Amino acid sequence: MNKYLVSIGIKVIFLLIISISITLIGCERMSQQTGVFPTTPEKQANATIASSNDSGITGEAEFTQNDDQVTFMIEIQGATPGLHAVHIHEYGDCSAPDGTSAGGHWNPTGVAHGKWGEGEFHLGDIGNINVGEDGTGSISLTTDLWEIGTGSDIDVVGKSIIVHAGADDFISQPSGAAGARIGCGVIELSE
Ligand SMILES: [Cu+2]
Ligand SMILES: [Zn+2]
Repeated sequence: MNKYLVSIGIKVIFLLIISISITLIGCERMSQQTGVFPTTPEKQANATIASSNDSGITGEAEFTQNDDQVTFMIEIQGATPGLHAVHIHEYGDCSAPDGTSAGGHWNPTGVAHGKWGEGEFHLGDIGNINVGEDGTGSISLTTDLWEIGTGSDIDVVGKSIIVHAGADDFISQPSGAAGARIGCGVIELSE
């Protein structure tokens, strides 16, 4: 065989090996990327907020868990403009017209009331909803400090969401001096 043809042949084989390698590395990258998405279905819980103390407010709250991160969102309607505290309270019971059946702040870690993410705070200390002139407002939060439907101490299911007439000052004990309860909803596992 001609030396020139042999040399061309070697070059072609070499190029083929290179291009197959690149393709294989590309596929490996793609399969690693698809591995980023959770393999188990996400868990959800929700609470329908109904009026307490005849405030007339309504709302919806939702918890969604992806891996160890739980994202919370609440939207309320029919509230007075300004800041309204929202907390998770310890009992999933909204039967009392003034919302007191929901008990105190959910506090499974046994610490002081405070501002979320700063020093000590109850696991129920979500914060304040800023309600606009149209009477609607929302707040969201993502955390790895809660779980959904595990039955553990940090499981939000079976607790309640309480919306207050006033703002949480993040200082006053045991509940931030947020005033009367104007909305309540039991947190239930979504089907
Ligand atoms: Cu509260
Ligand atoms: Zn608190």
